This record gives sequence, C-alpha cells and structure tokens, in this order.
Amino acid sequence: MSDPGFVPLADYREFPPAEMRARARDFADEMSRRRTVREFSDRAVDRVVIEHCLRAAGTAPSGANQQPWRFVAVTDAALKRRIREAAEAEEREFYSHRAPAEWLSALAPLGTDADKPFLETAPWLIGVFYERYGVDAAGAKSKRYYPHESVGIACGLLIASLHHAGLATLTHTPSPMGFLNELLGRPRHEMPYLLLVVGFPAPDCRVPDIRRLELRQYATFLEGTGTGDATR
Ligand code: IYR
Repeated sequence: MSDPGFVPLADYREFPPAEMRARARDFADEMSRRRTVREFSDRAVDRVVIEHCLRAAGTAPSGANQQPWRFVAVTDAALKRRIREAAEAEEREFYSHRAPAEWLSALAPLGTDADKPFLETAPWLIGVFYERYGVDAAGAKSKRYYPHESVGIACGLLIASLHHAGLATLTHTPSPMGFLNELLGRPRHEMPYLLLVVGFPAPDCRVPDIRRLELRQYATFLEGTGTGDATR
C-alpha cells in the first residue's frame, strides 16, 4: 500500500471519569455473562446482525494493517451438514486415537465428544481464515505480519459483539480443519483458524459448572507512586 498520509483523530470520545468507570464496569459485567454453549436452538438469526458483528470484527488492529482475516458465514443447511460430516470424521479420529490421555482428561469436565449436532442445528457457522501471505492480481506473494495474533484479536471482537447482540457462540476447532478450505471455497493461502458456531441457546441449554479466575489471579498491577487516579 502506498503512503496513506495522516488525518486528525476525529472519532475518539473521552468520557467524564465516573462515566468512564461505569462504562468499563458495565462492559465487564456484560461480558461476564458470556458462556460458550454447545446446545443451540434452530431459531433463525437475522443476517444483518451477523454483518454488523463482522463489521466489528473487522475493526481489529492487525500487523501492518494487513487485515489478514477472512470470514465465511454459512446458513445453507446442505453445506452445514457437509461441514458437520467432515468435522465429525476428524473428531472421531481425535477422540479415539489422536488425542493423548492428558488432553482427553483436560476435556472431560466439558463433556465434549465426537458428535457435533450443533453444526447443523445452529443457524450460522462462521468459518474464519487468515491469509498466510498476500497474493496480488498478478499472483505475486507478499509477507503477512502477525497474522495469527491479528485474526485472534478479530475473533475476540467478533465473539464479544455476538454476545453483546444477545447471541451465543461456540469456538469450535476441529483438528485438522483443512476440509473447510474445500467446503467453503477458500484458496490454499488462507489457513482455517476457527469455526464459530452462532445462534440462540437451546431453551433447555446446560453449560459446565466451571469458574473463571478472579482478577487477582491473572492480573498484576505495578503502580509505583504518584500515577494513580485521584478518584480511587
Ligand atoms: N476439537 C475437539 C476437542 C476440543 C478441544 C479443546 I482444547 C476444547 O476446549 C474443546 C474441545 C472438539 O471440538 O470436541
């Protein structure tokens, strides 16, 4: 890309301290209600909602602003069935041979197995890919910087946006998932990263009784002196 030049930061918004604190708290509280689900309703979800959430995902920062993410949103029943069949074939191998005992015991509390009915039940499957390298119109390759980090951040924003819109998700990673290139028609230089299952939870949906870490268990503050917020 040629030099884009610079423009003023026009869209930034600052909030008064109390409002900032409330917004931060409310967003964290809202995200705390997010749960990964594996039991989905077959209720349809408006495509426009999916589009807006993908717009949010596309705001992620990325290495050299290369925006390496590519999303394929599928609601076609026949295609979902083929994805389910291919994923279950890989999962059967995973659960019966490939996964070491240690991995299986780490998964045991989640109650997962090789059956993936949600791949047909849920209204939307979003295949996420990242470009391993760029390819221009003449077929010349160019390097991608931090593609994994970039697509991972985009997925985080996507999951947060879908939750914020009132939808449930499952981050599904059948392994290996090369079949997604073929089924979703993506070129070889795009690596499948994740299959995000999206919809309403089933009315009788149950989730594992597991806990999140407390903030102090995963965050450390090194504040020194004098830089703190006066409102504390
Ligand atoms: N991909 C398999 C196994 C699996 C692996 C991890 I790590 C999980 O957190 C959950 C499942 C499956 O989808 O069952």
